[in-house]
Amino acid sequence: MREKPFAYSLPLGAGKPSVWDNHIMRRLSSMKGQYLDQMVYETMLSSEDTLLYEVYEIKRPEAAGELLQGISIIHPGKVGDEYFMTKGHFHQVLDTGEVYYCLSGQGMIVMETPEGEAEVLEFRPGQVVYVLPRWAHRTVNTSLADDLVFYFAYPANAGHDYGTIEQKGFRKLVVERDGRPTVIDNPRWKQA
Ligand code: PAN
Ligand code: ZN
Repeated sequence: MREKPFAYSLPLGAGKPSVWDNHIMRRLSSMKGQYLDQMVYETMLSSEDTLLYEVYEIKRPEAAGELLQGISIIHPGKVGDEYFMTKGHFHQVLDTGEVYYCLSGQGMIVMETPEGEAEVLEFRPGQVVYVLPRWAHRTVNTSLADDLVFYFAYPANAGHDYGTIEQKGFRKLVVERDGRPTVIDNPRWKQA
């Protein structure tokens, strides 16, 4: 791990950072139960375990005060009417926020609190979204042609709680309606 201040570059546009330590690849099989149209999901999965998104992480010690950074690349596509998206999570240390900066593509960030507030913000190149502490977050690629590429930075001790979203889903979904990304209430959202 780097022990002196360091610099690196993020291409403005699609591409990887100039340095990274971890390359995470998430495929369709890791999204079980997350897409509304489960029949389409199963049919797609039986023919190919498609790569949905990739994360390039720059490792830091999981200590308070450290910031974990990297970029995520969500590829274009849909499962039924829903766009390719990240799993989404709460931070395990709930009181930790996150900065997202869009480098390329177009998308939306779906967020909610444990108390039930929900917010969906558009995400375009050059825009920053600040995810407040306590807010779960998922990123959706609303283009069917291009990758959505964004930079993130968050406290390295935050950890990830994926289980809550895996069980309940998000309250809001982004689906294609009349060729446009549209936010709807999740009909399968479950009360704890
Ligand atoms: C991001 C996400 C990344 C992938 O770095 O981890 O975009 O999304 P999932 O972790 O939901 O699969 C972040 O929010 N980190 O905390
Ligand atoms: Zn996060």
